Amino acid sequence: MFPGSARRGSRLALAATVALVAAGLTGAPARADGPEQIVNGTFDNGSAPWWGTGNLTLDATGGRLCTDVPGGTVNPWDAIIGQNDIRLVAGETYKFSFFASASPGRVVKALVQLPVDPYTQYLAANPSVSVSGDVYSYTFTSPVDLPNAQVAFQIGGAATDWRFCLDDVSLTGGAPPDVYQPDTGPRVRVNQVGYLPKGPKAATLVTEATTALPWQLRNGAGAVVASGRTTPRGVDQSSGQNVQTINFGSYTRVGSGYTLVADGETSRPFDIRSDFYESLRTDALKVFYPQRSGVAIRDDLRPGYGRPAGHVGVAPNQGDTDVPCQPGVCDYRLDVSGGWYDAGDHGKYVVNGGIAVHQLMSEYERSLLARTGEPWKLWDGTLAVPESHNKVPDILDEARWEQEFLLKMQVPAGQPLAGMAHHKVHDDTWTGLPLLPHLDGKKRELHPPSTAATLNLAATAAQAARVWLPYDRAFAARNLAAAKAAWTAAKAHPAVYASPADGTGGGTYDDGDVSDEFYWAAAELYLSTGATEYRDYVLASPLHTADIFTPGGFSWGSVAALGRLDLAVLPSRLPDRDRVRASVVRGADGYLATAAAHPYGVPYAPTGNRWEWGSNSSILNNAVVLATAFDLTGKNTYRAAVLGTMDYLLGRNALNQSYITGYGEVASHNQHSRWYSHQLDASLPNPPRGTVAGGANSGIQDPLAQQKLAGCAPQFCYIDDIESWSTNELAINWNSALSWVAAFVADQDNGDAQGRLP
Ligand code: 9MR
Repeated sequence: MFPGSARRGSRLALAATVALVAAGLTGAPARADGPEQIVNGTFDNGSAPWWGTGNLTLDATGGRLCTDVPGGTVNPWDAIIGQNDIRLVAGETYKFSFFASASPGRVVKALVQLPVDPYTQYLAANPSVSVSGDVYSYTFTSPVDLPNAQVAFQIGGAATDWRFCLDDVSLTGGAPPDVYQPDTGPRVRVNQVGYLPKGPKAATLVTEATTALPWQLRNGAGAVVASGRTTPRGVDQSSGQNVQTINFGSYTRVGSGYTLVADGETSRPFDIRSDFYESLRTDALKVFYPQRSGVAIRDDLRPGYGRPAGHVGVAPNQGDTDVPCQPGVCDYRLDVSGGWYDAGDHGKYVVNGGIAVHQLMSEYERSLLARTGEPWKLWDGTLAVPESHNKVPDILDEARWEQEFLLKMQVPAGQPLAGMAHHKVHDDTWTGLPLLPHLDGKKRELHPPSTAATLNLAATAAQAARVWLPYDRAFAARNLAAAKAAWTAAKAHPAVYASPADGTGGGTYDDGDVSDEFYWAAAELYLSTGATEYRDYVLASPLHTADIFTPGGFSWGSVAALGRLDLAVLPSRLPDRDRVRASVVRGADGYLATAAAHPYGVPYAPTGNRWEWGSNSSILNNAVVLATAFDLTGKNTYRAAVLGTMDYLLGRNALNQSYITGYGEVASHNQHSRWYSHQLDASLPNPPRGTVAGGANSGIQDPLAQQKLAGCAPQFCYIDDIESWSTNELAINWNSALSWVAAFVADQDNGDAQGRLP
């Protein structure tokens, strides 16, 4: 160990003792043992929450953070990689260390400093970084108490381009970061909204006890109306809790204010009745209208949610009526106004729009086909949209808003790649929160066409062609023509993939396997046209017979199930239709077994016990398979499992909260959104009733979740905070799954509506 200079420039606030060690040469000092203050210093999980200046692209794919630093800048601070919100405690000694390499070798600045002017430096080091790389280590004593210090690597000022890599960044010492403890309320976990009178009724008790305990059901007046004994279930993998289950399905009397009592705990109150799913059916769909881009949201239709039109080319907006491509991608401009905003951002993505609009159209088609379907509940005038009373079902009016946008994303005839669809349109850099859509002044850009987007267009346009036939023949014909052109273009360009690196200003939605998109598009084209070409493609696809009902379920990037489900339920002359139907029932049997084995009744057991981003939609999509099996067979066990899924979403879970805004005593309401930013600006609303949050996500990719939830068991990887975009966003493809399932459960009346027989 040899001492470094105590002062580095005039802005170093205090005589911090700085020791530089090129570890490996001398061994690193361990003067400041203590808690780790850096989040994701190993870059094993992407680059968040590290940020870079606009001239850097951060690449964490190799398990370290690397970036190409452009030459031609003047000052060290012309290129920076940093992390914010690091807590320093006055008088505490810290050890700051990292691995760095540079090609060619270069001196950089490594700083711990105030994040705003005058950028007071508490540690300033100038390591000479070599091509092979070294570990650099320093200690300093903080002169200040600061909740939001910044670690910054200033790497600007080189004449020519060079490459810089970082790994194992660590700042230890000081006070331990606050440990976040969610308030999970009473240990008896129920569906906080209610249970259907004739439906299953199950609850979960979190307890140390491993033997059966007595339980009581009390009515609104506090009288015991049923009782029994719990079933010990051991330790639940998804939550790490020891749990027992309570089954009170035999009690069927309608009422409100029921509670379950067990192990000295009283559950949150709930009802036994059936009308709440009826309101969820419409609320889940009503969420889409205020997601609309390109039109003012009428406050008379959504009181409290009115706002000016977003992205219609009115300043400060720059689009979306006349949008250029990213540089070098195309030399035309397109009017891609309209559609739904994807989620809490202002991006519009064809692949995610595709599954969302498909699920709305499928919800409509199911209402006509299934024996318990109630199409009049989705009829004209049900959703309070501007098109209500136009003699078209409101659900189709809402879906059309998106489908029209998807059609606009198709590359026009006469252009290279004509017939393909642009993958996405969004801002050229990320915006902050809050930001109402009409106030977004960033440049909008079309991103390159992709085969996946093209096939999403082919599939949804083919479906639209049959769905709109009775209402608007011209629109149906326009969709069919677009679908065929998209199919032909996808066949001609079968491997054009969206780049996983194209994630500045919007999500990537990259997908390196489009065999499932081909299968889905072929299925929809076949179901709408009966044509041999598509039938033969379906029959020849390995996905037609593969076991596609995987534990993790289907999603925007895994869509073979969308084709299989439609081939099972829609009328056609498909030669192996019976086998296809049986395959759906077999898939549902798998989810049934998962739900039965799960002490919270969830039909979701992803590989490696890693819950995915948007797990609530994965769970709902597995419920779609179960519901379809009910529609195909009329067997009550499938319906019961779907209802059990709703119990999980509405409060029977480890966090004892509902994930659907406005439903349940404690419910998600701070979902990540630039315009429902009530948590950040009290004059803005929370998301509307019926908005489902993304849900528990083992990956916890955002800094807030990483700070609060590190080490979480899957069900605990969620926080109802607007900053947690990886666990608590809202998204069109998640609400489309919710609305499909909500319609199914609403159709079940008291839980005993008669299903379709084999
Ligand atoms: O839902 C998407 C999820 O499957 C991906 O893992 C994640 C990271 O790529 O992106 C999610 O989608 C987000 C999109 O990229 C941008 N808009 C918000 C979406 C929901 O969080």
